[in-house]
Amino acid sequence: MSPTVWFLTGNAGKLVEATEHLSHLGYVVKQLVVEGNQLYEPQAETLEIVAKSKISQALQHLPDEFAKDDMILVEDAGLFVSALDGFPGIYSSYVHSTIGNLGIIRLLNHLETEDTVSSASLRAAHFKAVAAIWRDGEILIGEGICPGHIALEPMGGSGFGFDPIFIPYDLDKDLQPLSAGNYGEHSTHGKTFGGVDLATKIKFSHRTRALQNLFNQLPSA
Ligand code: ITT
Repeated sequence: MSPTVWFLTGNAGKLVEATEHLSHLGYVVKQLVVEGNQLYEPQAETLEIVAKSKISQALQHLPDEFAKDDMILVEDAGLFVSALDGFPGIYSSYVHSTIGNLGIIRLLNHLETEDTVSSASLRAAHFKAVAAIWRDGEILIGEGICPGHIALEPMGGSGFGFDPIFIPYDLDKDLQPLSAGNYGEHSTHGKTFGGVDLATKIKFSHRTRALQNLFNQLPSA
């Protein structure tokens, strides 16, 4: 029987995406719920530190059904806007729940009137995800990046978080991201992550890349 991957997350969107990806690799994914929602997310300098802190907390809240070969998965992600020196980055959760998608767009529109840089480079951004698994006392880390740019206005009602304002760059035939302005075999045709279906987002996403990077380090299930 395949080991269960217990994903410690309170974010339903992240759970759906990870489940979709890992079920194709033969894993069963279950949400690891911390009772009373007492999960503490440190305001650390890197996503790696946050991910490791989540693993230590998960170890204190293992469910009774946790079997010897099971794994704990945590993942921390953020949106990094180049013209804002990587903001909101590690503050993504807080920024999304305060100024939201429109706040990011307003910040960029404000810069645009003051700056001479072209609009396309001004709006460059990337998502980064760091995923970590704990298995039998060992921690492995995987990282994934999805480059793209911020839309002029929110578009599309799918996904979660910053999905409605993020347009990924096209991918080549090997699913590798191209740089700004290059057309590739895989494209959202200017649609944001909020305007495409789950299968399409997964093809481009930082989360998929982090999970691929991580699970490539393990023998297959
Ligand atoms: P956890 O319980 O797993 O910590 P979270 O919602 O706090 O879930 P993260 O810290 O990983 O998630 O991500 C911070 C924020 O970044 C998140 O709340 C979203 O607003 C945004 N975000 C992360 N991944 C995203 C994605 O794939 N698409 C859109 N927004 C994303």
